[in-house]
Amino acid sequence: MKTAILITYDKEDSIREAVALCEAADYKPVHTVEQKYLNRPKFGISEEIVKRLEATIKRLDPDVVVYDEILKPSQNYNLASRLKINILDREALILEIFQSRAKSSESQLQVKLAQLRYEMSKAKEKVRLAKMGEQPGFMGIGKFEVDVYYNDIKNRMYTVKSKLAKAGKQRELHRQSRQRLGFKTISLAGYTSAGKTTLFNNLTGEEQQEGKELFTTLSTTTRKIMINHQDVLISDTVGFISKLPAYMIEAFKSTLEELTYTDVVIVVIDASDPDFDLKKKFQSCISTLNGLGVERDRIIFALNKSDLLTPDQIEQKAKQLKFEDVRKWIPISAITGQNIPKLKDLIAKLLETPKPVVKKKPVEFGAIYEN
Ligand SMILES: Nc1nc2c(ncn2[C@@H]2O[C@H](COP(=O)(O)OP(=O)(O)OP(=O)(O)O)[C@@H](O)[C@H]2O)c(=O)[nH]1
Ligand SMILES: [Mg+2]
Repeated sequence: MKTAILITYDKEDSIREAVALCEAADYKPVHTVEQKYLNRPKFGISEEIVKRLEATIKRLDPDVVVYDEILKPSQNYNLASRLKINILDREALILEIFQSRAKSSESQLQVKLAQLRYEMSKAKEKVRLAKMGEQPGFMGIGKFEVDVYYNDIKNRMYTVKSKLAKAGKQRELHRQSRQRLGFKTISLAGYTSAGKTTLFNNLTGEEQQEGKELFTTLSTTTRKIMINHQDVLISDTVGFISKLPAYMIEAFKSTLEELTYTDVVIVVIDASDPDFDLKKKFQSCISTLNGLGVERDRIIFALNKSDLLTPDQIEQKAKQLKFEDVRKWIPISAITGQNIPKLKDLIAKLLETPKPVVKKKPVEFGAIYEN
């Protein structure tokens, strides 16, 4: 495993998630710097912390510095040239994880597109800085080469996008034929590591890969199951995370769009999370689903991992999320199978209620993950 110095916020939930992200990208944090603010203009952090980091880096000799916020290219440049080490900001880190996990050809294309968008945004900023004379040259090359580089990214993006569009059309055709055949559909959604795949495996008898690490699942798997003597299609999906870069969501749009068209969405929630994380992740899920135009009455909330809680604790979690009687929710355990038959009953009931004909069009992404 490679080593990293981690710079993150001074809140427990942020630290936990940042460490999990590092581990998912195969970096072991050997030192953590906790800060209240990570958005100072020059380095993101203060001059003083940078000075201290210089010494720590000399002592620990890590492979990278992970910066758990989105850095402007100028900040990244300042920090990297001062500390003489590669800086991975939150965006770059998530990109690395996605890149190492993408297996299906569509998810590989999606990651490719996200990478090109990342490069493009950095290139734009670098060109702007070079023009203002803040940074000498652009990667040591002149204006003509910048244009060539720029156009090259654009062209590659165009190719990837048209391949993805083809995959999207294929998806649309599949969707239509499923509809013609009268299949109803269920999708599993939720924050990364909530237990979607474990529940999927429990319901389908499959053995898709589950994992402690974040973002185990990147591509959608669909299987047929029996609900109330009826064949229904169920899909596992990519997990959500807060502060996911906009272009990443854009790249995964076609996969997430499945949620817009599905009959029932089961939102899987890790009920064993501490209250603060629970609420934050829940909020992140809700805003994502709202952005995708998923109507509330098509959602079932599954409080998963309830094997780790007492009934009182479960009640308390449900209260925290203001479930009470307004929302369809059920405590389950994807591992022990607790309440799975009841979950199926809930699904069956929801499938019987007719779906509204008019669908909201998904709103522009990018705005969705702002939290
Ligand atoms: N105790 C307990 N652990 C669970 C339960 N369901 C899932 N887990 C564990 O939670 C971890 C994450 O499970 P996954 O099913 O991979 O989660 P996911 O939502 O598919 O995650 P991503 O694919 O990364 O978005 C694994 O270590 C599972 O063993 C449960 O009901 N109880
Ligand atoms: Mg999964």
